[in-house]
Amino acid sequence: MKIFVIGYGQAGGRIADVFVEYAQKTGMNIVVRAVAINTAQADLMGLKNIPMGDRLLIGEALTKGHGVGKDNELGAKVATEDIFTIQSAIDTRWIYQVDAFLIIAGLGGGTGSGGAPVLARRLQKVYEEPVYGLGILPAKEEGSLYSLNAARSLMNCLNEMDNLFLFDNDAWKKGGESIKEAFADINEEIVRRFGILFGAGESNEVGQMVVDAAEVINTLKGGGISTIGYASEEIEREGFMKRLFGKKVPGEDLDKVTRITSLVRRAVAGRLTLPCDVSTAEKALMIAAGPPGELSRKGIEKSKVRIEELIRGKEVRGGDFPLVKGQHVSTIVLFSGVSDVPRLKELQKIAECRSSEEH
Ligand SMILES: Nc1nc2c(ncn2[C@@H]2O[C@H](COP(=O)(O)OP(=O)(O)OP(=O)(O)O)[C@@H](O)[C@H]2O)c(=O)[nH]1
Ligand SMILES: [Mg+2]
Repeated sequence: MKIFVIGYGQAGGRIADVFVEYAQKTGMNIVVRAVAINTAQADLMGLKNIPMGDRLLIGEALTKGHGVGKDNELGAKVATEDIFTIQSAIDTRWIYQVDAFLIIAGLGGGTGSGGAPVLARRLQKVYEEPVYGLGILPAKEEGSLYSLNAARSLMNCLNEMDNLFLFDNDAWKKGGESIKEAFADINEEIVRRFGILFGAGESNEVGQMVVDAAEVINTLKGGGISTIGYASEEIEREGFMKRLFGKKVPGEDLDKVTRITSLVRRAVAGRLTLPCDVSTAEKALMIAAGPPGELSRKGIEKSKVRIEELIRGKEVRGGDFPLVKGQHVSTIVLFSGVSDVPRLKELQKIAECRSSEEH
């Protein structure tokens, strides 16, 4: 699936930058275009992989290139005032292969948090392609202003976007580490998951039941909030040699089935991008990625049935993503339209308290 990535604000720009790096490193043709938008000149300069010409400074009249200082209403105002500049930057870079837009933003800040929904609304008016969001939720230690911004932005994003993926920084920072120190690792974790999700339809190799862009789009149709689980395992050297010399050992096929089913189980039960009760999901999509010989069809079918039993909705899709050179078998499970999310209730509460204090 070919994505037009828009990194909005500091978090958005950094994650978009890692996306571009990932696409270059893996040779996957998933990021057809990437732009970074910010009100802070210094943050734009700090990016490494998005070409200089694709970094757009907005709101200079209001912010003088210094950011909006976590004022998410000002972030929205800047976006509204400069919307034609932003739109034309996207128009001139648009190519017909694009399957969807992905707007990435830290919802706890100002520029991306306020601007992302404004941009989404505009893109929905101008383009036929779906507009997805990837929203980063703040860590608790960042304080109540961030929570308030996130709660506000979240409602607006849900109204304007075709689907909103969420990633919770709070669930992902490691003990003893400040959230800032954790960013580099966290951003890699994020992009790894989306690389499989969007990369699936772009493989040039033959698989048994390859997932294509339409399946991703259909899973996301209907909107709401999405979360992604992931698990990965290195293929044993020994097994690798056996495969190389084409020797078949008894029990090998069974092992491959079990590997897929247990990886999917781990992906579902492990840490999600947004921890929540996945049984509330409306739809799900599972993808197994790795060398074609390792992707057991039976394992995938079995896992699909298990997810069907698990979620409230009835639509479960699944398939493989053949990667000949891979040394790992990895699985992701996308849950779309989840509704029981403790973290969102918590953010809502903080936002309500704070706005009642203000009045
Ligand atoms: N995962 C992740 N989160 C980040 C990163 N950078 C910032 N954040 C989070 O994003 C939120 C702050 O949003 P920013 O993107 O810095 O804000 P901004 O859009 O640049 O807006 P202003 O700085 O207010 O103009 C905080 O909750 C941070 O924890 C990053 O590289 N990765
Ligand atoms: Mg900033």
